Amino acid sequence: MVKAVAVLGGTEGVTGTVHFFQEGDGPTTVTANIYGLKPGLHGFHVHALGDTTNGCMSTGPHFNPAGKEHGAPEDENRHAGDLGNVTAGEDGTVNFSIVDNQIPLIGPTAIIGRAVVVHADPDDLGKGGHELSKSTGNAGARVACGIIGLRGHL
Ligand SMILES: [Cu+2]
Ligand SMILES: [Zn+2]
Repeated sequence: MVKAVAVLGGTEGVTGTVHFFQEGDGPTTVTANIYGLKPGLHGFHVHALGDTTNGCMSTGPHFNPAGKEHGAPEDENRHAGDLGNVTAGEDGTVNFSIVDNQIPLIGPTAIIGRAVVVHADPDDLGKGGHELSKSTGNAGARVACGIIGLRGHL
């Protein structure tokens, strides 16, 4: 079992923790607890770079090792980093989980050292007809992010 974690932060008061688990060559389970969001849908992605020297802006585009278009997690044509949306309740908290095959924790397309980003707006999953739909899902500002690092066996 390989485990990883990202601690979310940013300039908007949004905090949280994202955990990743992978058993062998199997899919990766992602669980997220996020606080301080506006109620509703928020785009949630793995971005290519684990660089926060300029805050969440320097984490690069969506992680896309296969050179595809932006989409939904269940789409064939999607960025590996496309994890869809998280839903914040009326109190601004998120309890989210997803099991995904395109974000391994080991191997050449591993996401360790990259970043998780939470956005201000809903991800339209590539279907919004906006000029940004096929690249970012038009999900708006990056309100929180965290670098994905290996986690120990405690
Ligand atoms: Cu994003
Ligand atoms: Zn994408």
